[in-house]
Amino acid sequence: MTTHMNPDKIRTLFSQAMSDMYRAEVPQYGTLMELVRDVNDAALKENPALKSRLEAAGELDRLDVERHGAIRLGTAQELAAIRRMFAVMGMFPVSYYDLSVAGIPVHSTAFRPIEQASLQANPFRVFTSLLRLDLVEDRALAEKSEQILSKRQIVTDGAFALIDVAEKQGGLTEEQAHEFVQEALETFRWHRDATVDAQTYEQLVAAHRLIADVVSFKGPHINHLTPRTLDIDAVQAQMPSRGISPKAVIEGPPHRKTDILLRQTSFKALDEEVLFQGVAGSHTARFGEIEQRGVALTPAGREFYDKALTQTREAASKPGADNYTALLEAAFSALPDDLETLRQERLAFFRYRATDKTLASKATNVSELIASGALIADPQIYEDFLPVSAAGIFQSNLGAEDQSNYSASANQDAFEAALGTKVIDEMALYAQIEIDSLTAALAQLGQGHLC
Ligand code: OOG
Ligand code: NI
Repeated sequence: MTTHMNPDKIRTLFSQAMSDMYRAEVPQYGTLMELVRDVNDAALKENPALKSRLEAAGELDRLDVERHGAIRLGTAQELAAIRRMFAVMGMFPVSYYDLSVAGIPVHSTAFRPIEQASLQANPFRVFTSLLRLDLVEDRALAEKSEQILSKRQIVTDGAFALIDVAEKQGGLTEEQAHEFVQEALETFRWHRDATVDAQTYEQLVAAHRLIADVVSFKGPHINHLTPRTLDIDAVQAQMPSRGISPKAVIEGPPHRKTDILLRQTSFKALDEEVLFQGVAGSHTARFGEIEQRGVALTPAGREFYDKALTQTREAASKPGADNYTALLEAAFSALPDDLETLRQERLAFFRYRATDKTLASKATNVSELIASGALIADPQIYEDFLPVSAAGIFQSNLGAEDQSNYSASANQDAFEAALGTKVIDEMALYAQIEIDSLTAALAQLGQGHLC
């Protein structure tokens, strides 16, 4: 019998290889990693309670390896191939994101691990967008783009061969896994040689900078790799002192005592030298980003978030409006800012674990078990993305002049047809982890009847 390498391990090898490659390609990424490490060290030192909570919940180890990346694909065939590649590493498509509402001609999913143990081992995720040429008004240009894209192969023959092996055998041996990671890496490499001439590139840029980024190159270069910080406000404030200038506002929820969902900031894309059929030019594609992750919200909590964000954005767009941060904080002031209230009001998702059975004897419900110390509710970290934030990140790096208005809207069916499967519902994943952990913990405490 052959032993297969655990997909979690393959994902770790791959995310490490991607990080090394990106650091070599984009030196500012190394600087950012150092800054984030310094800020995280300081945050853990200043807040021992946070440190022990992360440690006890098994969250501390993943902090160092935690990152997400993003790619932009050109065709349905490419999306299907990438799905098969990520499956070998235990990453599956979760959620559908429609970016057309924000004037960006793509729709997206996030490939990520879905089981609790895999998330804890390494939560590496890739935000993956598919270009929507159906939204491009200039049909001749859309057809030309399609033709250019039809000529490229973004997954190497070697990677395809190993994907076939993994699908047939149900996994890869250690040797095959190492070879697979090297082959997979090729897909995400930066290529200085564009596949189009300078004139075609300019035409594509005129339609949308994003179209030029997808169509003009040999493959879907990784466009950022994002470390997770425990204090995004500190990273944002300290970036200029390390020679990095961040975008003006942090996307997502405001600064709070209890972190919810996802806060993100980024710095501008680099201007990189490109050869258009031998003619020197430049292109901006790759940028830096940092994220801070908090507790995942239930559908009720998420509804609060979406409304509060919409309210803030409307208020901020009025003439003479207050500053954005103040408006954001005001809009969120009604949301409870401690974990236990968020739990009791079913606004956030938790993961339960049992401690000492003898503490449980007098409790008659879950809240009392928690109060007694017999049961602990750890917040489930939000593992996904936020469409409005993603749009803000796209826009700040594509340049504000690229705000097109697309009349069409979401097309999840077309996306799933291209993907070759349905996307997984993120809420269902969090709910399952919650109920499974609660059932197991109550059984351990001999309180199964409370479930
Ligand atoms: C993806 C932008 C979205 C995020 O973290 O929300 C994103 C892209 O620019 O391709 O990375
Ligand atoms: Ni990102």
